Amino acid sequence: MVEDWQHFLLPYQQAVNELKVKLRGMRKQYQDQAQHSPIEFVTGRVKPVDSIKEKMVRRHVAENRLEQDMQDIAGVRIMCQFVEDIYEVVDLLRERSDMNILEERDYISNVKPSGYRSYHIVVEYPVQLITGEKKILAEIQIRTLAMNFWATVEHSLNYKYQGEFPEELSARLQRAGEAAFKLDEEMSEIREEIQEAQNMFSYRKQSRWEKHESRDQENDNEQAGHQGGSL
Ligand code: 0O2
Ligand code: 0O2
Repeated sequence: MVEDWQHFLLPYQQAVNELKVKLRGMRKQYQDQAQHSPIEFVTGRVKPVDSIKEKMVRRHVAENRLEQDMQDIAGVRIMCQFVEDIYEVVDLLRERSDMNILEERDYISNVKPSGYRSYHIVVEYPVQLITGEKKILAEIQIRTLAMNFWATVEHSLNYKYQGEFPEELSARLQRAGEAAFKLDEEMSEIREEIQEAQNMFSYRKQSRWEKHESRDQENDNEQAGHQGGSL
């Protein structure tokens, strides 16, 4: 019996927080080098206790097997602009020494019957606790913005229909999934042009910021001069 859920979930919260910081840090590094970042944004959550309990029943997971058998108690999501970025992120994760990939599920090549697309990676991630190191399972979902839009909408409809979609709605969702993927494919076709425009934009933004900074610096110097003169 998990007596104290807050205590049980604490290392999972730590894993989610650390992973978010690290993955957001990767984006910062690309920006710092004025390069296109394959990571657009990162979110994460610890699965709510009610959802854990519901999934335990649905998947026949015993409480004493939770740590090994429920892979998404710690969940992190990486959103990308382009499908190509997803595979770049996967390569980056494979190279990391601070996590160990246990499983990969490619629901982009193998789209789910619902129309769901995403790349899932299950990692073993060590968190440092005051009692020592603990290895936590975490699920990293990597998807494009279009895939995320579809999954978010479908997920909320799932709440309403408890997975029992009317046939017509189910067919529409599948078509919408295909349309979202078509959008991804179209965007991939003009990826280089988009990235060039984004680099130009971030370069302009950067140089505007630098100009602003140097103007502020000049003003500061001037004011310091005035103050010095009036003393
Ligand atoms: P619901 O019911 O899903 O809407 P911060 O780090 O401060 O920027 P914070 O508050 O930690 O932000 O949240 P973050 O990182 O923006 O993400 C929280 C939301 O992302 C969750 O909403 C989930 O919807 C979603 N999410 C992120 N990663 C996962 C994942 O791996 N699996 C699932 N199922 N959802 C994910 P809530 O709050 O849980 O509510
Ligand atoms: P949440 O927190 O509500 O998102 P299982 O997790 O047992 O259902 P499996 O094979 O262990 O299945 O994992 P899988 O299918 O690789 O990943 C499950 C998670 O992927 C789900 O978490 C969803 O976040 C997402 N997902 C999978 N299929 C769909 C789908 O058809 N539509 C949407 N919107 N999301 C999907 P949970 O368990 O639903 O939890």
